[in-house]
Amino acid sequence: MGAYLAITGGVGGAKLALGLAKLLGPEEVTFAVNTGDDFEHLGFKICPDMDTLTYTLAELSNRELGWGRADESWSFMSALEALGGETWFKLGDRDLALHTQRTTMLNAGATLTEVTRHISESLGVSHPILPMSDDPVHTRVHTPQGPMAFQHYFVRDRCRPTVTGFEFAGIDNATLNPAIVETLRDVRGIIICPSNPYVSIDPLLAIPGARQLLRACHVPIVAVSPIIGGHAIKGPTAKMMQELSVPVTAGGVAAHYGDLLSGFIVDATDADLDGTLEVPTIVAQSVMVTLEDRIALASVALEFIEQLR
Ligand code: FO1
Repeated sequence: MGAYLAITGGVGGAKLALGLAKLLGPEEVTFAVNTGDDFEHLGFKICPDMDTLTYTLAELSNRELGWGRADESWSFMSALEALGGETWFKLGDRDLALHTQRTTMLNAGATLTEVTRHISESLGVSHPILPMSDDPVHTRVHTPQGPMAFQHYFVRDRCRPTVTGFEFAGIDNATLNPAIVETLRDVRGIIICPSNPYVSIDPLLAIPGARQLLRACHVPIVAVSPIIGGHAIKGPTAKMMQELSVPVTAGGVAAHYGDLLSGFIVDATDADLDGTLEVPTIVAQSVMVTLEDRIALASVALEFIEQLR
């Protein structure tokens, strides 16, 4: 029996990923992660979405912040501030160790996939975490003031600029991670986690040939809506949809993924959408507060895939 592939980005995606990892063994689910948010900062290579997933699966994530590592201290940041350094992007002392190790290994010639495996295994994570590509891809957010690097938009400017579109610089020369291609050879089903469709999931789908390859697997592709009752639990998804003049509804998300989907999961709040969308839809409790919520939603997604097979 093949493994499931879960495509994920930031915090919302990682919550469902943890539920999946609790239900399935390392040979039964593989995580394909957005790297469009990655950037070089203070000489370090930072991979926020992979870090969020790694810390989440290692049960080391910082619950208060929603990013970074638990039990964090900030001596480096304070010392940097005193020296007049750039402090808009916060790197905790423990987190810094991860970025240092990743950057050192990359500079020594390792691929991002190899580095990620080393880091995740060192932190006790046995499920495969795969960057969507080993090639650099940089998400840029288009605004009326011009294109912005993703982390400038997201963290420095707190998603305030109006979004007019997106660009994934480097995508034309990027190839889908060969380890993801290998997983797809014998995949049982594909789960699109409730991450931001535009900036967390689209970068992977935009890799040349990726969307076609997913469809060519002829297995169910099920997405969980990150929009619940017209709002995103966290992050700028709803604001982006509004600025792009897309209906801020779960239906707007389903329409965005279009014919890629075989199934769609909406929250109980959006139960009225059931039967109104072109794609087979089921209703579930998709607000994930507790670990039990994460496991329950993961279980619903897996059962839905089995039904659709
Ligand atoms: N997000 C913030 O809102 N502020 C930060 O200072 C910040 C630092 C940071 C450091 C390492 C890391 O792996 C992630 C970090 N994030 C921070 C989160 C991250 O930039 C975003 O949540 C994602 O890019 C969106 O998925």
